[in-house]
Amino acid sequence: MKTFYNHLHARHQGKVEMFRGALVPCFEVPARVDHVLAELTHRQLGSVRPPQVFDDQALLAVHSQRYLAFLRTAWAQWLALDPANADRDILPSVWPTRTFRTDIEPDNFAAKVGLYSYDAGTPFTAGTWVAARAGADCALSAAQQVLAGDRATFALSRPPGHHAGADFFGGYCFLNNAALAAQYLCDGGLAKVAVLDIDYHHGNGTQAIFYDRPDVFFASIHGDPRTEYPFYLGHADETGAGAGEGANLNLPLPRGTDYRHWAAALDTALARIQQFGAQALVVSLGMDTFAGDPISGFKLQTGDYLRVGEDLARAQLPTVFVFEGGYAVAEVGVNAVNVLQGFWQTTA
Ligand code: OKP
Ligand code: ZN
Repeated sequence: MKTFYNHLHARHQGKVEMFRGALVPCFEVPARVDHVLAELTHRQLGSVRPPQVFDDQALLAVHSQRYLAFLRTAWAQWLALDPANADRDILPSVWPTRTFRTDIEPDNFAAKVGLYSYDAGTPFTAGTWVAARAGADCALSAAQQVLAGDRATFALSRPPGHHAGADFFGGYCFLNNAALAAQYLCDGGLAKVAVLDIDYHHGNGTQAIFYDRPDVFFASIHGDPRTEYPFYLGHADETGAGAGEGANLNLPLPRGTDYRHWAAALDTALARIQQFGAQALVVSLGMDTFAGDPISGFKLQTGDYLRVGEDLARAQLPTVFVFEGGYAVAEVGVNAVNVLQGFWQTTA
């Protein structure tokens, strides 16, 4: 299995995020991906390579022009405000909620940051654009290899992507890597593609990007948004809109859910993906369903992830794995590679 590794991931390194009125150290740290890479190398599960560099056209298939222009220039704008900002990350603090206009991009920088974001937990740093851009290349490269006939590929990158929408960042995410991979598969000629999001948190960005699309099925298994982040999307009654009606499936589960109950939801999701007639699968591979995750509430164990990989392989679809969350840093490598190994052993 080819792994496309984002060698620039550590250029994105947030200092703090807002939590209960205080700035606390970021959970989304470079060591997460280092551990996955080390475990992949240790188990010799395929080859690790840098991504091909894609041009911005591939990004514009998912993200808006003005959002990409903002991300590309945000750090320079931040420094122009005050050179001393070089030591501080950008954190949003004001947002256009209901009744406000979002069609006019304000000149004020803080107002721009708020226009293109939805939480105060997602610092934008000096290297965020470079890291996220290379991560998109990893996802696109992984999709390209699957189009070329690979059984499965892995995009190993951070920051994650599934909370990022067409024109907003949040939930530690800036560019939606899974959506970019799915769109690339569509543009490469596949009529029906599925995205299966197994991160603990609902993939609100991915859902929103494909919500009215009949050609991309989005399924997500996640903590119930009534109590879990991102709170305002991910309910079971969200089934798609317009031509995309029926092509969205949310399976929210309560805090405390263990593998047995989680796996039943996975069966449901995979059955619906088969029914839809997907020709390829993109897996948003979040490892924060782990019992030891510091910010999540499910109870999956390290050994369970081998079964998860086996279950995914039984769908018998060409599969692009895209790394998302997972904050139990010491265990995230073993857990993620267990999924890949379970998948690969079942395939072979
Ligand atoms: C990103 B991904 C923790 C607050 C949680 C946002 C969580 C984003 C998760 N103090 N803040 O889906 O793993
Ligand atoms: Zn998550």
